[in-house]
Amino acid sequence: MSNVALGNHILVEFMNCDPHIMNDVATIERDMVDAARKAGATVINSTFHHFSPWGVSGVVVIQESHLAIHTWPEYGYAAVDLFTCGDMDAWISFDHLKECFGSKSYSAIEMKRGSVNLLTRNDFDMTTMREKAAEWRNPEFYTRNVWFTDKDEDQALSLRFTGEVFYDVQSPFQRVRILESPKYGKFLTLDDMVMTTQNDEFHYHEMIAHPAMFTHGNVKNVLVIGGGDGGTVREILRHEGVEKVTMVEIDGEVIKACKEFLPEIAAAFDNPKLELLVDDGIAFIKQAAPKSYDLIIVDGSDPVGPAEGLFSTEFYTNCYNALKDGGILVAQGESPKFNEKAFSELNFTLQDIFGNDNAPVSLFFVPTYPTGMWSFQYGLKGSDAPKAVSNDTEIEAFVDAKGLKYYNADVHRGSFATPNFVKQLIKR
Ligand code: SPD
Repeated sequence: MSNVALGNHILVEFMNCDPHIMNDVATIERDMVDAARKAGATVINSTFHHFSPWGVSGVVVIQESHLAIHTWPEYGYAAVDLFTCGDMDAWISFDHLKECFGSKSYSAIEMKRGSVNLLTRNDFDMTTMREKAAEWRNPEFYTRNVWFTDKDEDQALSLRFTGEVFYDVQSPFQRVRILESPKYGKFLTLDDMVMTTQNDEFHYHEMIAHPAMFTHGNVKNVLVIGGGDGGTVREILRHEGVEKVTMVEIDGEVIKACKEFLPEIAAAFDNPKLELLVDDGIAFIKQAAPKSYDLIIVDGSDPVGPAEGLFSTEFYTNCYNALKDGGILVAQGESPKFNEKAFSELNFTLQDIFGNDNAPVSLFFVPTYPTGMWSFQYGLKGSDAPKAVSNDTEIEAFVDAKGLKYYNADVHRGSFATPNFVKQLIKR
């Protein structure tokens, strides 16, 4: 009896894998597609899904059949099926995935599928088959279901993304990616956090810049620490009275990625009033001349990785010293519903340095950050309270002239209103 079979099936257990990779839908999709190609397969399509909060499922359809996976990141485990027909050597795919997933123990069973001795061959009506296939190829049957998730252990914000990866570079500081969402357009992520998206960036960038600008009223010299996507300096430079902006961003990869793929955000990098330094903002502020800036903006990411030092007492004391009297500090202040601890601690630090009544919080809404509720936190070096702003006519003229989409005089005052639970978080 011959042992000829239609297919070859390798069922794989990858154990003790890197749990972060096991939860990274884009990396797994890339590795599975590469595994297929490396073994000589012709890739037809792939679809991958991230489950919230953990786990990835996906399949790579190849001319020679398919490669499928389901992962359990919490166990560092992946169940993988390599199903192939013809001469393809699926063990090459196995070796590739073992390396990519960092699997420290693994096992596999190889099975022949579809023994021809047990099957009877049919003859098809090819015309009917072709007509049916054309119906099924209708584009409305195809939807991608790949999700990018920004999360902690308890909460998450997921954006469906198209699967397009425009930029993916591991810099010395962080993983810098530009992905694409059907709803929010292209978006920048640092490590696994959403930083900014084409379609809602104006919420963040208008609110980091204009309340402070109109509260101060006469800003000439500005320092921006972080803000590598360029949105913050773009908004600051809308104010004609500004004479100089110094921006210090630690990661040149962020600037490069945004210049190429988010040019409407990175729109002001060529402005002659801007001095752009790719350098460490923490070291920069340490040696800054005392009383030199009207406004310092800290547009950092969350307090992990390179932004951790942007939440320290030493850093904000140096900012205080570098501000002129009457100057204002604005810092990315985290969320009072997502990073409560970082939110409170930052406010206490600012209260300690600037004074208890000189550390107000501005709340605003960002649909693509976890919980949607986000903050900027202020340090006022003798300046007026920002909620007391009364130059509405001037503000509204600016809003109209610049075509702003979020900020206006009412939003300005309203954003400094603190809900009671927020008052509690920052109460001494
Ligand atoms: N979790 C997101 C924190 C926001 C950090 N800054 C975003 C950069 C936009 N210029």
